[in-house]
Amino acid sequence: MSHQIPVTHHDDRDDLIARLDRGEVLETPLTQLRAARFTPQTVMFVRNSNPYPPGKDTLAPVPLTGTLEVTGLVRDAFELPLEDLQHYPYQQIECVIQCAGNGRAYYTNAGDIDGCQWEKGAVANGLWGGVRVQEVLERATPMPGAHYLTATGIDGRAPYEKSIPLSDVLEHGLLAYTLNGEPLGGVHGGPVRLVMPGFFATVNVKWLQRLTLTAHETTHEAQQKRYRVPDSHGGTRPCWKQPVKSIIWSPLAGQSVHSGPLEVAGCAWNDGAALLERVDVSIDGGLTWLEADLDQSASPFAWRRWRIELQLSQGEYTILARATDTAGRTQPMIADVKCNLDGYEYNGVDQVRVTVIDP
Ligand SMILES: Nc1nc2c(c(=O)[nH]1)N[C@H]1C(S)=C(S)[C@@H](COP(=O)(O)O)O[C@H]1N2
Ligand SMILES: [Mo]
Repeated sequence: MSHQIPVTHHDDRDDLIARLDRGEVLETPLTQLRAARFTPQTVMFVRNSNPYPPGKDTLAPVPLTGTLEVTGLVRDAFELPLEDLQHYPYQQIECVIQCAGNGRAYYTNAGDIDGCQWEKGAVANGLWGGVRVQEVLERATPMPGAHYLTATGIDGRAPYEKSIPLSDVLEHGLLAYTLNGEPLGGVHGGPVRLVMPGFFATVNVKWLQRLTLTAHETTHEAQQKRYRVPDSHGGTRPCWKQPVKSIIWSPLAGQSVHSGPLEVAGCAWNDGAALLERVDVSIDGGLTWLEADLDQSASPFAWRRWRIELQLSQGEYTILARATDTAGRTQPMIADVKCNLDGYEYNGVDQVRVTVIDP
């Protein structure tokens, strides 16, 4: 069993579903996920490994005070006063943020996994604003041996640290201090958090204090012991880029609906490295598929909404949804999902059972 830390009840978060784990873990209901293009901070899922840093357990904006240390394999290490971030160019990027454990409850070995039983709602689509990491690293002048950026956040009881390939950070990494055009609240990592579009949220280090350029990944347990899945050489690899995934957010599981036209809808995303090509829906266990209408999106890292109208007569149905991208990557059928010991990176074809009744 996980070591339990008492949950802080902050603000008015009654809408969220509390899940048991060692830190605060709150899941967003699908009715909230589907309600807005940008998931509001008030209903965005929360996931902490440790207690909150003092005073950061609310959604109140955190002023840009304190410093960010830039160090390691750089020619010119320096400390950046956070208020100086406002002198750098401000950039916004729309992207999905998803816990690597999202969907863990759907693994067939879920009951044996020590980790919170997330269903579909450990994910959000946000408009993050701040300064590109590259702008700040340029000033430090990285040295040739630097292959990773190691980001350190200071939580209430311990540091939290993650390493990311430096080339990815230079391309898309953001030092975010706004979310959806508002100052970033303490709960979601304010004053400043790292945001890596396309990557799992585990690398989006909150309460950021230090950026270290390193030759190797950090030895911190959040890098070496957790957030890893088996690789193809008998070892493990970090949960970095998100595999293609779709979820059905309407109808809801177990819902009863009237016969006739039924709108099935949801969203889909991937790591942003290729465009999403299609989302297909099946009501015959995957024998035949119908292509849903897929919205455009402003950013390759955002989720895209999709919908399709089905004509259903009375009966019980299992609706399946499967996304595919232009790189040919798709979601495995549930029977083909490979389990992993810690239940990370679930991306099985989503399924929702509904009962159709005559009015
Ligand atoms: N400092 C710090 N950053 C962190 C974590 C943490 O425990 N401490 N958890 C990570 C994980 S596993 C997830 S899923 C996201 C959750 O971000 P949120 O609480 O803003 O939704 O933060 C990531 N960044
Ligand atoms: Mo996570």
